[in-house]
Amino acid sequence: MATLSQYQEPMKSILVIGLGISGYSVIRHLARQPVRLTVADTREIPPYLNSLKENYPDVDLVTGRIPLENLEEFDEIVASPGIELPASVMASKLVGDIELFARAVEAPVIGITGSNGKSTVTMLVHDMLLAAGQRVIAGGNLGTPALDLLEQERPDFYVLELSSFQLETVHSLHLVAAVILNISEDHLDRHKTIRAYTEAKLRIFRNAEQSVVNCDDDLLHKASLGTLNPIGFGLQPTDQDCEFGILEQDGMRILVHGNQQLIREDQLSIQGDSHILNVLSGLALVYASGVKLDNSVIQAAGNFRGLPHRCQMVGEYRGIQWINDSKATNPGATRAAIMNFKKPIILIVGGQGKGADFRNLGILIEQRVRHVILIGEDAEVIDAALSEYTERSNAFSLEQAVDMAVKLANSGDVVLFSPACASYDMFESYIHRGEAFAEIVAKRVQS
Ligand code: UMA
Ligand code: ADP
Repeated sequence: MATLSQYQEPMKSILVIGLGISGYSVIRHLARQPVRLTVADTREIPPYLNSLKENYPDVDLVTGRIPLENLEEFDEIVASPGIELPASVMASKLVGDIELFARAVEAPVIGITGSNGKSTVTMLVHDMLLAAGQRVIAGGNLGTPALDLLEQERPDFYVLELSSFQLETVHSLHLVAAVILNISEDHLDRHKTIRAYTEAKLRIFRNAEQSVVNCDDDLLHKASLGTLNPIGFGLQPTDQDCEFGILEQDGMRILVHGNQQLIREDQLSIQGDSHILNVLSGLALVYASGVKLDNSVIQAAGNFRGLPHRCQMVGEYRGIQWINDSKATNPGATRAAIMNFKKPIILIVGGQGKGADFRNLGILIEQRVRHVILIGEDAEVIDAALSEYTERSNAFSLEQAVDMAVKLANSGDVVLFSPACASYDMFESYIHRGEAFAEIVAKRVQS
C-alpha cells in the first residue's frame, strides 16, 4: 500500500543569488519554509557569509560564481537587486525579495519609486501616517529589507521604497497606493535605455488600487493614464487631473487639495521646489490610502526636516552656506538641488557616472553655477560634457575640492556638494562620502 509521503510533492529547490543584506533576508524568510536552499554569490567572501554559516549551516553555498550551468535544477531563483544576471536566466523562474514579500504580506502596502526623492517621501509618509494615529513600518530599498519588516508585529500600513531593480522581478505586488515621483536618467549601466528603466518603474502600478501621478512630467502622466484611480500632483494650479497642487497668493505658494488650502510653503521646514513636490506626493499617498488629511497629518508634513545627505546644510561661515547633497547619485538629483538655491553656486560634482549624460545639466549650470569643481573617476567625462559651460577645475580629492571652493566662494554664495554620481570610486557609500564632506568642511572651513 502506498504511504502518504509517496504522494507528497518533492521539496521545492530554490537558488538565492546574492548574500548581501537583502539576500540574507531572503534566506531568513525562506528557511522557515519546507524548501531546499542554495545561495550563490560572485564574491569569494560575501557580506553575510559568517552569519549564514553560523545560523543556516544546511543551506548549500556557492561562492566566487553563480552556477549558471545548472539553473534548470531549481524551481525558483531569487536574485538580489544589485546583481545583473545574463538574459539567459529564465524570467519565468526569476523573482526578488519584493515578490516574496508580496506573497506573504497581510497589511496594506504603500509603494514609492522614482529616480529621486524615494527615501524622503517614504519617511515623510511614514511620519504623516504615524501622526494620524496609524501603526506604520517603513523600509525596502531604504533601511530594513522588506522581508525583515514582516518579522515585526503587523502594522496598519507598510511603506516601501522600491528601486527599479526590485520592481523588475515583481509579479504579484498589490499596493493600496503607488507613486512614481519622477523619472530622470539613472542606472543606465544596468537598464541600458531610459525606456527599459521607465518600464521597470511602471511595474509599480500593476495591481495598484490607486496610482499617484506626477502631472508635471508629461511622459509619466501619459504612461499612468491607464492606471486605476489616478490622483495627480504637481507644481501647478489644481484641476481635474491634478488634485494636489499649488495656489499662489500674494507671492506665497500654498499647497492645496482641490480648493482646500493645506499648508503654506513657508510653514515647511525645507524650502525649494523639489520638497514641495515631495510633500504634495506624500499628501496624495496618505489620502489615496484612505487616511484623512487632518491637522496632525498636515503638521507632520510641515515639521518634516528631511534626511541627512539630502541638501543638508553642514555649515555657514563668513556668509557662505556649505550644503551636503551626497545622496545626489544621478544628474536629476543635482538638477533639483541647483534649482533649490537662488544664490550663486560653487558646485562640487563627480564620482562614478553610471553611463549618465551630463550634457543635460549644462544650461542650468551656465545659468546658476559660478564654478564647477570636478572630482572622481568620471571627472573627465563630466568635464567634456560641460565644456561649453561655466568655468571648471579638477581636484584630486574631496579635501582639495573643498580648499578650492574656499578660495572661490564669496559671501552670499552656496557651496553645493551634489556629486550626480555614485560614490564607490572614492568612498564606501554616499553616507561615508557625505560624512567625509561634513568633516572636511568643519576642519578646513570653520578654522
Ligand atoms: N554583488 C556581487 N555579486 C553578487 C551579488 C551582489 O558582486 O553575487 C554586488 C552588487 O553588484 C552590488 C553589491 O554587491 O554592487 C550589493 O548588491 P546586493 O544585491 O547584495 O545589495 P544588498 O546589499 O542586498 O542591498 C540591496 C540594495 N542594493 C542595491 O540595489 C544595489 C540596497 O539599496 C537596499 O537598501 C537593500 O538591498 C535592502 O533592500 C541600496 C542602493 O544603492 C541603498 N539601491 C539603489 C539606489 O537606491 O539607487 C538601487
Ligand atoms: P532616493 O531614495 O530616490 O535616492 P532621496 O530622498 O534619498 O531619494 O534623495 C536623493 C537625492 O535626490 C538627494 O540629492 C535629494 O536632494 C534629491 N531629491 C529629493 N527629492 C527630489 C525630487 N522630488 N526631485 C528631484 N530630486 C530630489
